[in-house]
Amino acid sequence: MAIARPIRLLGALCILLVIGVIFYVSHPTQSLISVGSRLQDGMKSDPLLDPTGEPEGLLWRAEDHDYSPDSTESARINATLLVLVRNEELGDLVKTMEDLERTWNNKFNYPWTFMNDKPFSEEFKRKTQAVTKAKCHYELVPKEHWEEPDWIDPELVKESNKILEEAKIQYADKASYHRMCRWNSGMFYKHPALANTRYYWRVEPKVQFFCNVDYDVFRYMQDHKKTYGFTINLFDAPETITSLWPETERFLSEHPEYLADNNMMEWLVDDKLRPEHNKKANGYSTCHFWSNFEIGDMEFFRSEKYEAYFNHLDRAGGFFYERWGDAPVHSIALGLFEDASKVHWFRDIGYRHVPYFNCPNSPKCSGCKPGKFYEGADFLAKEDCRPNYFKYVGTH
Ligand SMILES: Nc1nc2c(ncn2[C@@H]2O[C@H](COP(=O)(O)OP(=O)(O)OP(=O)(O)O)[C@@H](O)[C@H]2O)c(=O)[nH]1
Ligand SMILES: [Mg+2]
Repeated sequence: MAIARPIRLLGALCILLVIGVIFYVSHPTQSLISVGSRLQDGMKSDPLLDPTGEPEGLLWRAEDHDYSPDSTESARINATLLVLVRNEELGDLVKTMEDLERTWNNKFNYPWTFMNDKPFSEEFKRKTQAVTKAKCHYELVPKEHWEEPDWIDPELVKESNKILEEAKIQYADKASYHRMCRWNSGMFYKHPALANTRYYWRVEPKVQFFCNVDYDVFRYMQDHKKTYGFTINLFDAPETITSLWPETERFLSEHPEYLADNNMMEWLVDDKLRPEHNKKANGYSTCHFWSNFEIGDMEFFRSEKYEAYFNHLDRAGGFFYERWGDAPVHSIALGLFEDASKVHWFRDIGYRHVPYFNCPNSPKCSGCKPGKFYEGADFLAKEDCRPNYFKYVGTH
């Protein structure tokens, strides 16, 4: 029996619709692309879309303990909010401080420490102190921590930076950017003003905080034996770090004893999610903790193994001849030398550094969209390295 043409067309349409629905249901991650992140392998759905609460375990709260700003018996531990910043960034910094004070520090009153390679202006001191009840410290970075070490060849820096510039590497020609990256890699924790401080929370001007955090995060780090906390996990531009992994391998072959048993090597060397990145970075996935946010234990950075690693890298010169960032350097060191259980994803801290977010689904948050990972051009979705991190390390 012949079936009329319109009926045949309708039938075909129905079949297509059913296939579409089956595909959608069996590929839930695809639907998340519109939210902003590219999830696969290790992630069936973005954990930030699940209701997000506080971390498990004992948490210290301002209602239960003395966190008043001037108390000599305070429950605060040995920690500071740490900001490397220029006088010119005062306006942006004040907004960021207001965010963090509103969401967290007005309850706990941890001191702020500001660092600068130039002296802070009186206006800077006055306007930052006005944002917080906590103590503020203003410190000058010593020249010998900031400037190029004497084994760096200025001519070679000029030549190699020219090549990076031609490859359109952002900030390649800015000496201050290279210095800042080296300082954050291997110098900040050596500042004499931090000699008696153990934990730091790194803050930058222009970043935003969206969620109320009602426990002492430093105490959390200490009580739960965490070394390092992050919010955002990204791929890096491989052109900026072509010899970082080969130098790291050289270092490891000299010091195999530094490799932690429960390390994060697979996350560091993955070549499946972005094979080209791994190839250009000579064996490194380029995945890293985005270090404009970090909550860390400086004992890790002050350890013999980190110091030896930093000195090896510093001698190799890549902070100046290439554009090694402190983010891949910290991340590789943590991934190799630290037990994976000591790194913590602060999924509950809503955070933004343009163009990326960490935005959890929680009634404690406002001003960001849960699960939104980036803002801007769609190619940014590819920069999300959380699928690898969750696959190889976990979601803790
Ligand atoms: N005192 C001082 N601070 C600096 C200097 N360069 C950078 N910083 C600070 O170091 C931090 C990182 O610098 P950014 O310029 O934000 O680097 P970035 O985050 O890689 O770049 P953006 O994506 O443009 O934000 C910020 O807190 C800056 O204020 C410098 O030459 N002197
Ligand atoms: Mg920045």
